[in-house]
Order: sequence, then C-alpha cells, then structure tokens
Amino acid sequence: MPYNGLITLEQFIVDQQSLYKDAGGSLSKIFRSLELAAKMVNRDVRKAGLVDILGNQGSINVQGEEQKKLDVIANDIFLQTLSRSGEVSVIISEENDDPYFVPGCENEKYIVAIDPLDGSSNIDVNASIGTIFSIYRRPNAQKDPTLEDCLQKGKHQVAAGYFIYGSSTMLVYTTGVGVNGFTLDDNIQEFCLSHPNIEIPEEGKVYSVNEGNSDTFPVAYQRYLAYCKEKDKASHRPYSARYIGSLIADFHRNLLKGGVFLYPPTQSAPNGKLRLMYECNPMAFLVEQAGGSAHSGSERILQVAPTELHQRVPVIMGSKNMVNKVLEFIAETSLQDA
Ligand code: P6P
Repeated sequence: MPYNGLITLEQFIVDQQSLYKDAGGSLSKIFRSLELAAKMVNRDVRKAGLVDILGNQGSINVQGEEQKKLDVIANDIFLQTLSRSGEVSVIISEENDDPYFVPGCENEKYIVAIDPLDGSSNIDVNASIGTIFSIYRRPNAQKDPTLEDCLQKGKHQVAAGYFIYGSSTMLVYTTGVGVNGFTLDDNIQEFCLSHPNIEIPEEGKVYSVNEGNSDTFPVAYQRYLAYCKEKDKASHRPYSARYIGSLIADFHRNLLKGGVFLYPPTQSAPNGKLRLMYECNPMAFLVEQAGGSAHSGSERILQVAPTELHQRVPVIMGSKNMVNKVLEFIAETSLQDA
C-alpha cells in the first residue's frame, strides 16, 4: 500500500509504464527531468517578488516579445535537465529561434517541445503561469535529428502536459490513457496524485476569449459571442466571461469545471496568437483525452500539418458541446457567405 495513501508521481509512472509502452523507461526518465525542472522553476517563481528576477531581461524572443528574466531562467533550467536525461535528441522551445539538438544524443528517440513559462506577462502581477510540454518519438533515431523530425502532427504525440504555478503547483498530463493531475506537496517536495482520471464536462457556463479583439474576429465568432450573452435559462445563458490572459490558467479552470477557450483569427493575428507545437497541440491532446474537443475552426488541431516551428493557429477548445456550437456558427456563416 502507498505511504499514507499518497501515490507519488514516481509510483504512478512506474505503475503506468506498461500502459504506455515505455520500454526501457526512457519516457519515465524524461518525466523525472521535467519534474525536477518544474520544482526548480517553482522555487524561482515563488521567490520572484523577493529577488531581482522580475521585469524584463531586455532580450527579444522569436515571437518579438520582451523576454522576462524568469522566461530565460525557466528555459535554461528545462533545456539543461532535459539534455541531462540522456533520452532527448531535440528540444523545441518558444524561447529559442531554432531546434536545440542535444549534443551526444543524436540517436536518442524523443523530441520535446516546450513553452517554459507561458503567461509570462502575468509574472509581475502574481497571476498563475506555467510550463507546457509535448513529447514525440522520432521517425528514425538511426539518423541525425532534423527540423523535419520536429514538424509532426499533434496526433503523433506520445505525451503532453503542463505544470501550473498557481495557488498550488500542479502537474496535469496524459500519455494517451486518460488525464491525471498531481499536486506538489511542499513539505515532502513530491507531486502526489490529487485529480485521477480528469474528465471535462460536456457542457460549461464559461467562455474564455480576449474580447478586446472582437471587432476584428470573423463574423461567426462575433455571432457566437452574442449567443453566449443571450438570456436563456435552459442553456444556462448568459455564460460567464473568464479570461486571465494566461493559457494554462484559463485552460485548467475550463478542464475541471467545463467551458470553452477561444483564440480566433484577428486583423493583427490572422492565424491567431497561440503556437501550434508547444501550446495548441499539447492542450488539444489533453482536452481530447479528457473527453473534450480542440479545433482550429477548419480542422481538428491534432490533424494540423505543421510547416514552421513557431507557427500559430486559431484555436477553439474545451467542453465538446461548446466547441461544437462554435463550429455550428462557423458552418452556418460560411453557408450564408457562399
Ligand atoms: P492576449 C500569454 O502570452 C499567451 O501566450 C497565453 O498564455 C495567453 O492565453 C495569451 O497569450 C493571451 O494573449 O492577446 O489575450 O493577451
């Protein structure tokens, strides 16, 4: 019997190993690296207000965004620990223009895509932020890794998840056999199973979108927002608007309570703002494994064929029935426009 009924992440991974065909324990070693890095980032996030790691690093990342000091620190921590696992041949990061080919690991079989500290604009105001990760196998580990190895559809992910540094620090992940959540027990510094078999409600009463951009949303999305605000008791409308501006925080709330998150195309961001490889694909894998949906407006997110490392894609994801309602508005509008 586990100590005090607690099931640690380590014990859970060992128990699950046979389920996700982790022959040799390579994937388990990657998870242990991710867990160590998250504990280190969590330590730095928790003290950010006390030591000089707030504010901007001054450098600009590939997205043209100011890199905050914690962004850079988190990126370094994850790249170092993943490299040291000895199981990862390539790391894709929001903070790095190009793939990082891990020296000496040219013939390892895993690729990790990561957003080391998503929601970084919220660091200085103490709102929840997090790390998002996505893991693929290389098509052919006998050859040296290439950029093409990295550009795989989301449906080929072997694992995905996020760490959220919020009122508590959690890990939520999937290896394709459901979604489980673990909460960090600060006293023993162990992630312990706290949310087994997470399933997202098919319906919700929350919609998450930056309505500041709504005047340049496609008409279908504007019609959906009007629908959310109509009074209809039977369908629990008007819905509540909840938008923190930190993807992990908005996604996590909707995953547990039900709801829909949208980042539609806008005039300034015709493909939306969120990145396919290390934001939309991992979240899509998670939400589908939890019984929800994730769509770009024209296709299932996990079917999108990547062409660039940092490409963006519009996204509608969350409770299945709510995503389908948005898609209905898109279909109706395209019929009317035809
Ligand atoms: P906007 C944070 O920078 C982020 O990448 C996501 O975490 C978040 O959902 C989104 O951008 C917020 O973007 O344009 O609404 O500020």
